[in-house]
Amino acid sequence: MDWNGRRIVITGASRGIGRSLALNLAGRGGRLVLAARSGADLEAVAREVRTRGGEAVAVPTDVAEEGSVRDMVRTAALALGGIDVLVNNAGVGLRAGVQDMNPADFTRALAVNLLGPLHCVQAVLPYLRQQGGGLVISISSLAGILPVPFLGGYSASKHAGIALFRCLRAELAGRGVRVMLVYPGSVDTDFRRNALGDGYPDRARASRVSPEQVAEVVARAAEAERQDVFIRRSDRLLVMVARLAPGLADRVLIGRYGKSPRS
Ligand code: NJP
Repeated sequence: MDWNGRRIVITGASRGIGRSLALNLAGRGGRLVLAARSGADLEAVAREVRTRGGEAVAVPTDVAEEGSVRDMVRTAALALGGIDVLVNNAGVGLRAGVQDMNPADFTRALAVNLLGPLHCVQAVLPYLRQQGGGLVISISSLAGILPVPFLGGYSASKHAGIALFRCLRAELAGRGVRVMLVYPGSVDTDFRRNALGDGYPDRARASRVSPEQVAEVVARAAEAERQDVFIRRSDRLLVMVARLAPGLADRVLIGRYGKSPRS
């Protein structure tokens, strides 16, 4: 797939991975509509894209609200003259033990991480199908595949999203609309600071990948028409180990993340 001239909607584009995707895909000739709640931050990213010679329109949106998403998608289709690609990237973290998790936090994580992408894809699919094809990218998480201690609520929201988008991929097989799932590990963004629940410990950042790296891997993977995308080889390896020797992978994850946020 060639990005040049593609009409792209990116959610969660006001910072982090979404911002990096916006700059990367605009640099490849993509024409963008950017969505997130904070209008000023979103407009700043759109300006950055335009300053570099790209095209971007900011549309403040809460993906947890179906009406807000429908309005955004209608505006996007009008502004761009159609939609070719949806990047479901908006998301929120939740760090808490399953026993102590606040149900309201879990409800919010499900609203943003599971229902948000569903609202977006349901609103965008008619445009993709009408023109006979397109691409849906879902920025999921390694935590959607692996059991990471004290991320149960977040992990559940991402597990459910993976199930939803894999089923959608199967339903759309042979109809021209591709579904690509991306499974990042730790990325150096404000994600942890913005997370619901008990908060993340202040860890060294050395082992994290940058949002720019994630954007580059995603852009190239879409060009190569890949379906399931890991950012690092070690991420893919960990998932393989988890399938072949789940006990061993559990021990690695408990060793790395098993300390209670409340201890
Ligand atoms: O996070 P952050 P990332 N409606 O907090 C937006 C996944 N991931 O870039 O609404 C609309 O810097 C928010 O904008 P605003 C993660 O699950 C990450 O790292 O203005 N937009 C902002 O633009 C997520 O799916 C890591 O506050 C909403 C963006 O979402 C994706 O990567 C690891 C919204 C969040 O930016 C991007 O996360 C991993 C709403 N209701 C998966 N709520 C990681 N960073 O380590 C939030 O495995 N946003």
